[in-house]
Amino acid sequence: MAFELPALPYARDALAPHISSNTLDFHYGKHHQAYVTNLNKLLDGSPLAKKSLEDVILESAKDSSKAGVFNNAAQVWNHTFYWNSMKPGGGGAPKGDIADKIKADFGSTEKFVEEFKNAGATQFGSGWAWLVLDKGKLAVTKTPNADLPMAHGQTALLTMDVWEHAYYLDFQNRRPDYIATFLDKLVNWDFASKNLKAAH
Ligand code: MN3
Repeated sequence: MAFELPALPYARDALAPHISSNTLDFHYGKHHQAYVTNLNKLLDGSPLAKKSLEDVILESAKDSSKAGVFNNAAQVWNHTFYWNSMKPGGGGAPKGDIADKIKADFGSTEKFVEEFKNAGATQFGSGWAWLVLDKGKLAVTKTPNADLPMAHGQTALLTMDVWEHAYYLDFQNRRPDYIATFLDKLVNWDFASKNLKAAH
């Protein structure tokens, strides 16, 4: 069975005015869809086509002749994870178990915010900033292009897309403003908490 574009967890205009429906029309409707379409074309007739998306990612990550499969499969996964890392009315301070763990592992929420902003701002070119669980401890990481935590034995809790297509229509070249808006207005701490619980 072919891979399919998962439904967005909210309407295309639900993140406005921070991220516009115009951005989601392109980013979800065109870019994310294109990764799904390309992946299905690349896997046509391959035994990998019958595996889960996660297995396709992990198997192609180990084989440099499958870079095209890895890039498209990982981008399908990354974007689905990114849509869920945001919600209308999100943003602000973390709550509950994840808030306690952030304080324990980073020292303070402010320190986490500083590290996450720095990861997003300093990812040269295209890539992703992440909150991950790495050997039981929270960490902020960044990955280039389609690369993702599961290829490094880490569990993703949250992600922010810093490819230009994620913010250029709304913020032009102001990546730091997009990052600040992601944290202040959009980040979905319930999703991060759910991922932390599932990892324990
Ligand atoms: Mn993207």
